[in-house]
Amino acid sequence: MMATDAATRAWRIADGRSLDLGRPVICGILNVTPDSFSDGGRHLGRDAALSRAEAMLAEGADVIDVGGESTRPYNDGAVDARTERLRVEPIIAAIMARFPTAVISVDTVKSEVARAALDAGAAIVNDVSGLRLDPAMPGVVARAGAGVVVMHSRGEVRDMATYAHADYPHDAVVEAVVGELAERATHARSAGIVQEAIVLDPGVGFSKRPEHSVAVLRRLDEVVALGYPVLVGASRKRFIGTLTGVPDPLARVHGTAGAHVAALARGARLFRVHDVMAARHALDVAWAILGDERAG
Ligand code: HH2
Repeated sequence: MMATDAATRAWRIADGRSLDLGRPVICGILNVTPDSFSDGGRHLGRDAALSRAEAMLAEGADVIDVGGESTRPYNDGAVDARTERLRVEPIIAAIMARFPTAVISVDTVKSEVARAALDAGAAIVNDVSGLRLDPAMPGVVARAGAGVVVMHSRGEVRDMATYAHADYPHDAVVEAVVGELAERATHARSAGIVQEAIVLDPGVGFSKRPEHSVAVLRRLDEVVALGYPVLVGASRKRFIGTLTGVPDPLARVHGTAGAHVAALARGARLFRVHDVMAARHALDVAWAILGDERAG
């Protein structure tokens, strides 16, 4: 079942660049929301965002993932496109001015925000709706030649990180996630996004109870078998709190490292993380031992 497609060896992103997937790729999270549950808005503001980006690059981040809208459950701070754009655009422009070779992704479900971010220098669109919520999004990605993360979720932004849509008949969560991701990938390609630009993400914690998140990570090879590189966003998430008994997201760094290494062994090649150095060290050591089984 292991995919050996050449398309999973590199990720095509905007401006004719590509990211080598011959080693674990780390996407450091830079939230520029005033309401992020995980950083309490501490990185709001241009200077703070720049120093956070600089620190993450120094710690070994390959990509900086800039987000201006929180997916926190039933978040009252849901933002319109203009507000979100005004949050992310100047930060992306500032990072590109200071670190011209940086690779930036924009975490948004809105095509207007994605377009502005790509114009400001972002090379990747990270859409947690899997291109479901804004019909103009695939066209924006295709025209820019950008990379795209197609993540599995259900529902709207306000409830996609809840259990409102976590119904999986006969507990067939893996079958559902694989089927729905395959459908989203087909949709992306029919809109003109090339295969080499697409990365799939099972959406840990999105419309999934902790046991669902564990199940999709355990059988992640079935997502990998769809033939696209796979990104996992397990960092500090609730299922890690459930497994470790650690209620404080900031204290879940060790549990997160366990999730990263397990996901790597099951075929994940990209990791969206808060604690870049911990992830870099854990994944580099695990990679030296596990190697790339798919390379044969
Ligand atoms: N998780 C969150 C946000 N964006 N993108 C991808 N591709 N995969 C994920 O798993 C994912 C994501 C939510 O995590 P967090 O950053 O901790 O929360 P917030 O962005 O709401 O602050």
